[in-house]
Amino acid sequence: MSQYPEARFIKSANALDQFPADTGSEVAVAGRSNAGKSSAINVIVNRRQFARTSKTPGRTRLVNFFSLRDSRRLVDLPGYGFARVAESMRRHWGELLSGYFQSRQSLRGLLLIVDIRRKLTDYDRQMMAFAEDVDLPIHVLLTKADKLKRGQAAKALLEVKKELGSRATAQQFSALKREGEQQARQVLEAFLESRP
Ligand SMILES: Nc1nc2c(ncn2[C@@H]2O[C@H](COP(=O)(O)OP(=O)(O)OP(=O)(O)O)[C@@H](O)[C@H]2O)c(=O)[nH]1
Ligand SMILES: [Mg+2]
Repeated sequence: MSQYPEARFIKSANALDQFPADTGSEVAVAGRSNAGKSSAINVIVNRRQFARTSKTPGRTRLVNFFSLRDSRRLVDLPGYGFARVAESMRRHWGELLSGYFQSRQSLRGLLLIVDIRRKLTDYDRQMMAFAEDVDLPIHVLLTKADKLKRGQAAKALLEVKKELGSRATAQQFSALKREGEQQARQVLEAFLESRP
């Protein structure tokens, strides 16, 4: 059964003035294009095809708001590959995302979705900087762990943890094998119920 029986899509936004009311609390999910954000959200919410998954990299180009329950939200942020898009588009997204982090009073934490085979990229470092600027806690899901052998996955987690230091916590995750689901949900809930 879903832990979030009332979960529903609220809206997609392409500008700050399209965001839903800034009340209650929400957690942002960020990650490079194709990292596995939508798949991770589906597993955490325990609904197939809840946040759309695509095989086309970068299809999610809007800020997508989901309600988990009364005044508790998840926000799927656009995960562009920095190099791929036009400069004007990159600037638009950069301003939208930094504006989101700077202005959003209900934002309580960042779940950063990282492909365990790629480890941290400049996109991830940029997202962490946005979160740190406003003192938000960060948790990294090293996803697609099923793509690596156990030992390689453990090594990748250690390397990432070493780079992160005390800036963020991290865990292995697999949407395919539903690995790390409970831990991810616990962190999400802790963020959602934390005081501003
Ligand atoms: N093997 C494996 N594949 C995964 C996992 N998570 C996601 N994928 C695959 O990776 C691809 C991208 O997944 P999405 O969840 O759409 O990624 P996204 O970050 O939402 O992508 P965009 O919204 O397009 O930026 C899809 O083909 C997924 O099936 C995982 O844990 N294991
Ligand atoms: Mg997506």
